[in-house]
Amino acid sequence: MVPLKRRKVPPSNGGQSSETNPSKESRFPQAVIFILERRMGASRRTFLAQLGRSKGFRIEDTYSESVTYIISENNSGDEVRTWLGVRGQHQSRPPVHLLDISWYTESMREGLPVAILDRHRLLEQQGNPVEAPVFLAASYACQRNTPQPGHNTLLTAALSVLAESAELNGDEGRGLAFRRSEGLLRSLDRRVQGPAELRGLPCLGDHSRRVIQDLLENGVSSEVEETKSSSRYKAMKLLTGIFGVGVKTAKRWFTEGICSLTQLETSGHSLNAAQQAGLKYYTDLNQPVSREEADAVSVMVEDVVHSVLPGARVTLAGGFRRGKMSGHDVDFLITHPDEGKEEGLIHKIIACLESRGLLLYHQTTRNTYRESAKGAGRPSSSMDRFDRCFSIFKLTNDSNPEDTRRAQQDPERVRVEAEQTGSGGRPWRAVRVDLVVSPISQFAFALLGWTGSKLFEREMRRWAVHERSMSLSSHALYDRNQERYLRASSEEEIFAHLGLEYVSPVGRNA
Ligand code: 8GT
Ligand code: MN
Repeated sequence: MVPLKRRKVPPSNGGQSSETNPSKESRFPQAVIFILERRMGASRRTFLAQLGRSKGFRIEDTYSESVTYIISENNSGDEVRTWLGVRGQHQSRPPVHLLDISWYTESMREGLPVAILDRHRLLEQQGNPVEAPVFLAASYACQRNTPQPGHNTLLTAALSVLAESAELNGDEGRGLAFRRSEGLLRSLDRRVQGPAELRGLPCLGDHSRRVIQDLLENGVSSEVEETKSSSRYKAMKLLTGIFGVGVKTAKRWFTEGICSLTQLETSGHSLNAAQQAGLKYYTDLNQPVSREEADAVSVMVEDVVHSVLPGARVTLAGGFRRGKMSGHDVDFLITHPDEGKEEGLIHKIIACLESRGLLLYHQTTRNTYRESAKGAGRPSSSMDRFDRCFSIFKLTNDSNPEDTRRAQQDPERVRVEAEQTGSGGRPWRAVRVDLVVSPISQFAFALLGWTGSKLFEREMRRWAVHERSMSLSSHALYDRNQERYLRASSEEEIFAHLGLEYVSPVGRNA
């Protein structure tokens, strides 16, 4: 195991340890407690220590041989031992217990040191060589590096089906639980061999563990197979696969017996403009967008943006920025270094795209985001308030640089090929494109928010609220304790404000 960096823990009460200056007489002298800051953060540690002292516990600011209880959050026993240099037991000193934060919070609740149960003890491999090595992972996805596709694609694909099925049933909580399990498994740095290796991992509920066990033991999970072949799942997937159709609408149609596109077309339902376009380009829009196609769209968007506003910046966001090789759409973030120049830009971009015949469909939404004095209420809203355009682009084969080169060399062959292989025999295909315009002052937040993954974003917001008392959105970061917005001009600064180690886009595939 890689030894963790030793870090000096600064005393938080002006340099005097509680040993020399006990704020209160300790009610439980046998319990000398040290709370580890790593993965917990300074403010939470300070809060927990103050709580303990107020209840008469003896809490040490620094680790020493007199400590009998070490409390840690999201670290394994091995990590804690290595980091603090805790050795095995000695006759000459009282035993030291390596305990999970749950022991501490239960003790706080009871007002006394509760009995130590097995579930309170941190996992340790040392001295137990027969057991399989366990994986270690932090509990929030934003604390982990998650590459694409990961080393456990059999497991993550199965959990993704169950997550999707729950989401299609409108069961958000269940969907999120499976997504968390999926994200955790994708972050592991090697293939899981057996369920025992997963013992100490956070985020894995009983249900996910059962599915994983099935897959590891039998190579398949009957639940996943049944889900995939169920008529409900298949119909809901097909219907929500239509651009403009959400879970609610699909559910209503499904209960009316609509299970196919033909049934929908002949049902007499009136479809809105987005849904009509979704149906018209169904096959194209359900064919993954390749990296090359995303690059070709980037060239088109950059050209149009620069022609309507020189100096504007175009950044590819979404899954492609995370290094994915394909996606369901292409996401762009557009800004200008002079704040205010971006106002009204979305309409100019659309007009230019239209004049060049590149748009098959578009719908814009208006920016209404304003910082408010009350702050905290604003950024917690999950919907963005940027100028945004949901669109369908017409990507001609000659927009692809490779095709252009070939066309110049052998135009006749390319024409024949396009007629034979192009979508529906045409030399172009429909591609979903999202354009988002952000003022430069919000750009770092917008970029972070629009890079994803959805789970990574969600976990970052959860971390902000629960671990830092802050609210994060794609517009801003608000510190509820200081009652002010924290500025940032880069993603790195946002991670730093949140007390998180920086995770690069390719590691955000949770
Ligand atoms: P993909 O390959 O399927 O396209 O995968 P993706 O690029 O990761 O997903 P996406 O659905 O295209 O969304 C890209 C990012 O934009 C995600 O992180 C998603 O959370 C974010 N996103 C939206 N809509 C909104 C929104 O209204 N507000 C914010 N903040 N983020 C949004 O898709
Ligand atoms: Mn995307």
